[in-house]
Amino acid sequence: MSEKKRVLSCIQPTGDMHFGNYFGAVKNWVALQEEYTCMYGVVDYHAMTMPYNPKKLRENTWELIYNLLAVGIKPENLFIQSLVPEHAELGWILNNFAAYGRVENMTQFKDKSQQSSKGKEGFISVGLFDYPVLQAADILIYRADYVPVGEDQKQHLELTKEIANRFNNQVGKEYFVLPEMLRTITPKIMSTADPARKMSKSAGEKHNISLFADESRLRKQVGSAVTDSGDTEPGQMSAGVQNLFELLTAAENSAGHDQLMETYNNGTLKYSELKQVVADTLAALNQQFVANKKELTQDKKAIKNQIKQASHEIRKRAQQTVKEVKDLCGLSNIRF
Ligand code: AQP
Repeated sequence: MSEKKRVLSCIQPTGDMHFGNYFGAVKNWVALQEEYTCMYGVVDYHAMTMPYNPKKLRENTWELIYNLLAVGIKPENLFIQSLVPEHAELGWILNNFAAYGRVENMTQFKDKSQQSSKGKEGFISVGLFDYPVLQAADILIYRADYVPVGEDQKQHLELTKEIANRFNNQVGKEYFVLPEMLRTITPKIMSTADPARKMSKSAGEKHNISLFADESRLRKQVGSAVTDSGDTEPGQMSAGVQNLFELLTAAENSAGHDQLMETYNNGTLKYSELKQVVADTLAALNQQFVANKKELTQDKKAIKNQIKQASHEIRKRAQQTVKEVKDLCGLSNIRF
């Protein structure tokens, strides 16, 4: 019997998981578990690349684990990145196969370094710059065939392939698998407060709608979604309205979507009605996830043990890769 293909994807514990994370990536993660060997990482090393609070980081890590379990990720597929320190070791090795000019041009680095430089200390870390190389290590360490991520990660995945290629060429062997991106039907969800920027955990509360938010807050956020930013050509749908329709498609409310689109096309759409349907649709998901989370977090100790065990099992694959990589690239191969 042929081995199942491997899927790897990760999420940062930088705040509340939002509908952008869910529709852009995590919803797909749940579905892929049936067909593939899946490994999903809560990447706490990555969460250190922007200014952060150590106590909050650990809290966020576990909160994100509970959230992922509540939406349907199986505990045996979930690991915490810092429990698999080989990610950092491979990241260092791969730094030597990553072209400086390419890393420097990553859009996410440009966006986040701007965000960081506006902070209290105006501090931009080398970790933030090097983030995409660590991400390449996250993927390559498991020899992943597929990486289900949102559109915002496309550039990083291309860099991962370049790094893998350069490594393979240098060691004279097709060692690393070149991973393929798996897109969802929802490439990018935008902030409802500012439809020109993507919904994001770290951009501030108003720029993300948490999957586990208090329902009244969720309804308030959808109710105040920007629908007309004033820069739309006559007859063209504004980015804010497009985003609200996108949310309906992502949530598979095609009946609601089609009916409202018809009224949009004949010029009778009331934005308040569109917002009401979007709020009801998201609230239905929110209620279900909140209830799941409430039930499963009755026994947090059991969850911690499951994740510890899963991280330990997943680490064995990472250790094997790092051992082989060290052999291939001429590092000391003495075994203690
Ligand atoms: N707005 C989005 N639309 C679609 N997909 C999205 N993703 C994130 N935002 C959107 C996808 O979610 C997965 C996990 O993302 P991440 O936590 O690793 O980092 P990110 O892409 O930087 O997400 P955030 O929420 O914006 O976090 P912060 O603010 O901390 O940077 C990825 O697959 C991503 O594509």
